[in-house]
Amino acid sequence: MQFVKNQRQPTRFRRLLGVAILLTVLIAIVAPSPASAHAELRQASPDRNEVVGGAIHSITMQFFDLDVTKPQTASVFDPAGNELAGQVNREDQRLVISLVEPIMTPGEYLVAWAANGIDGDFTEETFTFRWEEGAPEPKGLDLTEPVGLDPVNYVLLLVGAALAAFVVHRFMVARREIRAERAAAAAADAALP
Ligand SMILES: [Cu+2]
Repeated sequence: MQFVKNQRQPTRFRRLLGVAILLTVLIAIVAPSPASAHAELRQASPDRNEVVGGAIHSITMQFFDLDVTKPQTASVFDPAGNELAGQVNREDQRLVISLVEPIMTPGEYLVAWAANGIDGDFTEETFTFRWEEGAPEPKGLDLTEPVGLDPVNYVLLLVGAALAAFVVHRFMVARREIRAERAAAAAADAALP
């Protein structure tokens, strides 16, 4: 009796502790983080590191969490580092640089953008793409509007919720077992002469 008690009690406690830690971590993962609302470039055409060909007349950037009431800027530089003449147009969460002359010179192009996010943060970033003769045309944007819960996030959320439910269940079971054991131990002690 004494052996069983000493052997099982710490194991149960450790399991309970482990479950509590796991639950805390899960909540931290599943809970939305409010700090992630600065302007974020989600997709561009030509996209980051994309190798493109054909006549490129514009560069389109799709953002999340852009503050549309504030100014945003974007510019593109040719392989020699000269800014290309163009005009930046805004369409809700998009910035479009319309070029006066289409891109026709091989090499690396740098796109620089600066945007105000809905959380008040100002973000400045750059990315590059390459233009090569005979390379395919830009893939274009397949992401058209800000989606808070895309299918992947939705599945992750469901899995997280199921795990959390399981963990809560384990937590309750473990707690009940510890209580039962303590009660049994107390009863056993009381029964001793
Ligand atoms: Cu921010």
